[in-house]
Amino acid sequence: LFAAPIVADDRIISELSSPVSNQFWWPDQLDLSPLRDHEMRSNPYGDDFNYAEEFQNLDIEAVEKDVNELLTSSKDWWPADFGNYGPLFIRLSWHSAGTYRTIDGRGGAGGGQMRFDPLNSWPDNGNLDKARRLLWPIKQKYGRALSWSDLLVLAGTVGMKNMGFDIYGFAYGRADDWEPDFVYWGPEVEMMASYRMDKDGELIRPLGATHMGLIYVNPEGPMGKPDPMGSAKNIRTAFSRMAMDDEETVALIAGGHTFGKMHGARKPDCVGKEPAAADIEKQGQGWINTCGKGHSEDTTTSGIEGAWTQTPTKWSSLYLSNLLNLEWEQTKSPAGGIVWHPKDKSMHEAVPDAHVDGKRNPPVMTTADLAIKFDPEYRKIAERFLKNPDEYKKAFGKAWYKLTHRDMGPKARYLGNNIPKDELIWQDPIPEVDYEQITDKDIVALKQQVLATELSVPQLVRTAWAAASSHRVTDMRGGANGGRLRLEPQKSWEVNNPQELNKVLTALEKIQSDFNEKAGDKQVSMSDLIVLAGAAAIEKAAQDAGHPVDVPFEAGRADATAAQTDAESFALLEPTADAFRNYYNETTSYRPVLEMMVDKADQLGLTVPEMTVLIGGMRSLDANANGDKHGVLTDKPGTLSNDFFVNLLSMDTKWEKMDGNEALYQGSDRKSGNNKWTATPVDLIFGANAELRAVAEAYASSDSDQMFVDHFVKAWHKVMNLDRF
Ligand code: HEB
Repeated sequence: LFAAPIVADDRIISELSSPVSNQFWWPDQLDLSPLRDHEMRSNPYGDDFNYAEEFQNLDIEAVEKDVNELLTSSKDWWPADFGNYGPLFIRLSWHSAGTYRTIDGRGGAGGGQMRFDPLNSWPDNGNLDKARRLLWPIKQKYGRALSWSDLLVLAGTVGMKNMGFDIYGFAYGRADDWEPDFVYWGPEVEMMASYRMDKDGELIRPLGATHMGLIYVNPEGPMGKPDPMGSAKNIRTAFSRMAMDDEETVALIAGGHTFGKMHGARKPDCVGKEPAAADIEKQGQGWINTCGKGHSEDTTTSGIEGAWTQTPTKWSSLYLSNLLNLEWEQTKSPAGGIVWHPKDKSMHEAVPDAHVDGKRNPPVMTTADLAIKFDPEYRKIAERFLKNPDEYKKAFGKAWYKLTHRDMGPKARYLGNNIPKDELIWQDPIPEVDYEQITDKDIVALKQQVLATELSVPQLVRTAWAAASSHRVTDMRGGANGGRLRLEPQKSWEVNNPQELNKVLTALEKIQSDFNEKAGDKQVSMSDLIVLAGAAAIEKAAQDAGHPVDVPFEAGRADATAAQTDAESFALLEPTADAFRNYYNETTSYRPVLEMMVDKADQLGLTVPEMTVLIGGMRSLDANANGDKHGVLTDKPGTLSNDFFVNLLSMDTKWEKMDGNEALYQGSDRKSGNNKWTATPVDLIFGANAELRAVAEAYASSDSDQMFVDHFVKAWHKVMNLDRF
């Protein structure tokens, strides 16, 4: 009956000597762990820790003075190149922000994720552990009033100032995480080597980096091949997935490599294991170098050696003039990395050594740097920047600001004393509310007017959900606030059923204009009215099911204009799957349908019970995207009941794959054989997956009617308010 014991290999033995996840045994089982990370219990400061409040106690000037002093206080255990840690810290800030990717909003500087593996140990982050240890005394001094994530970005920015660059601005406000984010960083088979292109040769979505373990691209060229044009292609893909256009890309690479140097003085086998694999007595330090001094002129990080400019600790246009005006030939660093030196031998003593007095070196370029020279579009921009130093400076300053603030969401979340007044389109600006808010009495009256229209409960629920659920907590973009559901591209998204949406919005606009005409200084915004209409519909649906409930509502949202909306960048928020509305586009989704369900719930910051109760409730509310009936397991569609769970878990129904459509299921009465329901995988998983079934059972139990309604309303309210900061 049972298989004979087999000799397990070492991996199996070591895996089995500690608890393993169910995915170890059943790799295809749905993994719910993304909905359980960032548990408050991991945070030593506790449940009610509020970074924005603690930050009010921070002496900003003192912090920035301390960082500035640290830059030129070289420490013997890791001496500063050229006597200034500025360049190292710029690389630290860039790598901490540069994981940001637009497709799912994950990565970025927020959370201080670089403190945790895998990022902590990625090859590309080599020796940045030293940079963080240099900053530790400052973090320690200011404690909870200064987050690591703010400090990691601040360090490079102060570094630039110190080296003569006028920064564009800086905002604090990134709260720390206490555990690694659950992020799909790519097919993690082997660092730097796993292939990650789709069948058309494009980087698979939603990834941002062309190589595992790298922030962006391989400096030596695609898969290590010294091919500048191939590198340009990778750079364009990777940087556009970071929300950067060609001009911003050139500004960032050129501006960044104006500072500092690369490290490849010794052979790679001098370098020890990355932090996650290092011995305990190394105390979290990785890449310990056992050759020569192990630091300074013996440092090996990327394995490429040399500085790009003659003045690596001073802002200048020398990167551009070197790149464009010199001819470059391929050679190898002492570590064996591919690097390019000027053909002109007279340049070979142009750069001072970072540590050895009197020693001179050639300036260098990587294959990725040469991409800027050989790609015609990049080159045009580089030439313009070289001619116009002020334009170059402005472009770099603004691109750096965007890079380091891109994942913070709207300006309302920024803290500090150096926040530029300008409204930048990538901040998805929302106008300030300069009118009087509606009162409780108005709310009651408006709800009545909404319910008096011919709009149905499902239509109102879908519309409010469409507005609010566009938010993603990964980069704080989207949401009901701003009323962008009225605007392109959102109003035309397939999942939003544009024709129906238009009808709903037209009816709500009529209510809005009638109200605003009569109300004098008082006004209701469309974004508020959309959410309020959803609340009215849910109250009616709960009442109709015999469980009256109040859906809380807070006014104060404002409506943005089309001019304040970057349509192209908003297009990235389009859901290719929304399990809550039972919607899945197989062609555009980047993961299978059930993983997309967990992904969406994670982007809405939901727990497993919240996801479950919302999906069950939205089915009974009949709120599927295109109005189809899959998963609407109730004979009273449009009311708020736990029927979805009761009927799903009942043994009276037999489920089978639908004839002719493998993606759907048919449920029939076990006795009569009559067809009763249809469903998608997203519906059936709540009966099939043991953990989800356990939660579904709680909501299906006879003592849970009221709990179901209360939990649904609470989770609904949470989603409606995700973007209220
Ligand atoms: Fe970089 C450094 C690559 C972009 C900034 N860079 C570096 C290096 C390399 C690279 C390899 C060396 C490292 C060592 O240490 O060894 N990058 C790269 C690439 C890219 C980049 C590939 C894409 C294309 N960067 C960048 C950016 C920035 C930067 C964007 C900013 C903005 N870097 C930098 C700096 C440095 C570097 C600052 C120096 C550091 C030191 O000095 O330490």
